[in-house]
Amino acid sequence: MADPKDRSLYMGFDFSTQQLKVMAIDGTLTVVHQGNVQFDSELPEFGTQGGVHIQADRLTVTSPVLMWIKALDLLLDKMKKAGFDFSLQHGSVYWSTGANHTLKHLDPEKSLSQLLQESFAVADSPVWMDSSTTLQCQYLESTLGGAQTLVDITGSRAYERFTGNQIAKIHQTRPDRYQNTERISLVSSFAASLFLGDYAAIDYSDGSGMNLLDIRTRCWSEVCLGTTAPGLEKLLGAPRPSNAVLGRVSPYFVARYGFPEDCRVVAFTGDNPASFAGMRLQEGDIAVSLGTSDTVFSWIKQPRPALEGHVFCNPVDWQSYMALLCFKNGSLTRERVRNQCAGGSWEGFSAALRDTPVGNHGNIGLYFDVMEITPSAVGVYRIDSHGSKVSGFSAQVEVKALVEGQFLSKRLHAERLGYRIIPGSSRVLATGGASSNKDILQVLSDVFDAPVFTIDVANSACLGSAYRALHGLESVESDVSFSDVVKNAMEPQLAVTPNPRAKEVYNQMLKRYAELEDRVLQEADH
Ligand code: ADP
Ligand code: XUL
Repeated sequence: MADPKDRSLYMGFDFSTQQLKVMAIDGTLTVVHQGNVQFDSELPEFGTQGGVHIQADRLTVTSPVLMWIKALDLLLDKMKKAGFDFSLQHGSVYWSTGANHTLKHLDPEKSLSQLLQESFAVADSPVWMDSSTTLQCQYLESTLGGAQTLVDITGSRAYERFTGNQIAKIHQTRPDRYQNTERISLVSSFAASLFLGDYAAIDYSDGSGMNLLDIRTRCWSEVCLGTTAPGLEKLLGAPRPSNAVLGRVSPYFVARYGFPEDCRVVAFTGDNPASFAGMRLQEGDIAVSLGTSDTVFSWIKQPRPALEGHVFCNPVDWQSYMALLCFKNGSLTRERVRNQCAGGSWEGFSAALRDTPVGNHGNIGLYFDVMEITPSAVGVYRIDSHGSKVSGFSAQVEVKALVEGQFLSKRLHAERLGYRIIPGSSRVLATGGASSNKDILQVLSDVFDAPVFTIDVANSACLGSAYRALHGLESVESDVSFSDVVKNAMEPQLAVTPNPRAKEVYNQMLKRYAELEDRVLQEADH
């Protein structure tokens, strides 16, 4: 552990879609500094809305790379202090020929945005909101012999926002720019490069969001690279572990901002891996965010990548993995059912959950008001205890069927990716608006047969990056685990514990839920 008297600071930078944030902690994990720059309001000259430019086709979504650099200039000017790490997954930056020479010789009298004006072959970087690469996705999956082959290698099927498909599009539509590219970074490794004064490696965890990395060997997949664009291996550089110390900070930051000369840069990563670190997940844990849409993160040991969801290399333990699942029908569907079945009151909704038994008398429902991501289906489906389709439930049963169905689906899909409940040790960490509702959390706890804790995730990506910086530096000297390094951080709050009778009921119900989901998907195919 860090000596608490040690004056070192560990900084996390969060390059999110709309703003750049920074957070610094000391060796005792206390937050000592926070700051931010809003892109739209503080850098109006770039004309972004919500940090991005949406092109006329409504599919292409980019952000000006110089805006990110100017934001960093501003943020550092604002604080003039020490230390680090970054985020926003899938975005790509195209450094032009000669840019590394520029990076290595930065004049501390000038701002980064002045110095790096000519350093990018593509001025507008594609970001995660871009969905214009459907053709490239189809080509990648079909060339590899199907989506499952790509899943087995990279942990995800082809997604429009994933960087490999973005690179393929740049290569096809702007060949001259691609030709003039000396290096391709993710937003994370781009930010690390600025601090390092040299091209920084892509880390395994953010690298998993590209449809290019073999998540088991942690090397670029030759077949994926070859299918995406020529010469990619050299353009990407070798990937490194997420806790790798990449080197000392560039002399530019020492001269201009007074960073200590021995300040080191730990690999940067994406926002989801950084949040995973910030929430301090451990093996067997699952984090469930109950917001507008629902998101599930879990720690997995033996990955089984599937057509739904993503498996990434784990950002805090290189021998493990993290799974990410997104569900579109979250709070808005709960609100719709609340309005129809509980007179618009959460209290009424909660009462229905309390007044119906675990297992809801064998009634099960799937509620996809809008096209769901996990699984890809739309519509509302209900079966009763005999497995017969029914067109409606009583109001109370409907509420319970919705919440049970939502959590059974989360457990089913997490387990399909390799998640395992560890009896007596697994925890569920709940966040988001609906995590304030204890009756909803009780169903969550019962379905996962694990205690539910609530956590404050405001700034979890930023905080996670600062934790990772500390862990990266400590692991140079010893093989210390991430959880050991952060063990003294604030503990999550215990909210509810599982009802011992629930386990058996939900183990059975999970099988019936899976059958119903298969049936719905088959019917949709015909
Ligand atoms: P976002 O994902 O947009 O950040 P939040 O995490 O803030 O959203 O969650 C907002 C949602 O929380 C609202 O849409 C609302 O449905 C839900 N919510 C708020 N209070 C409760 C409650 N007591 N019970 C259930 N859901 C709630
Ligand atoms: C994850 C994803 C988003 C972005 C947001 O796959 O695309 O969560 O990382 O920054």
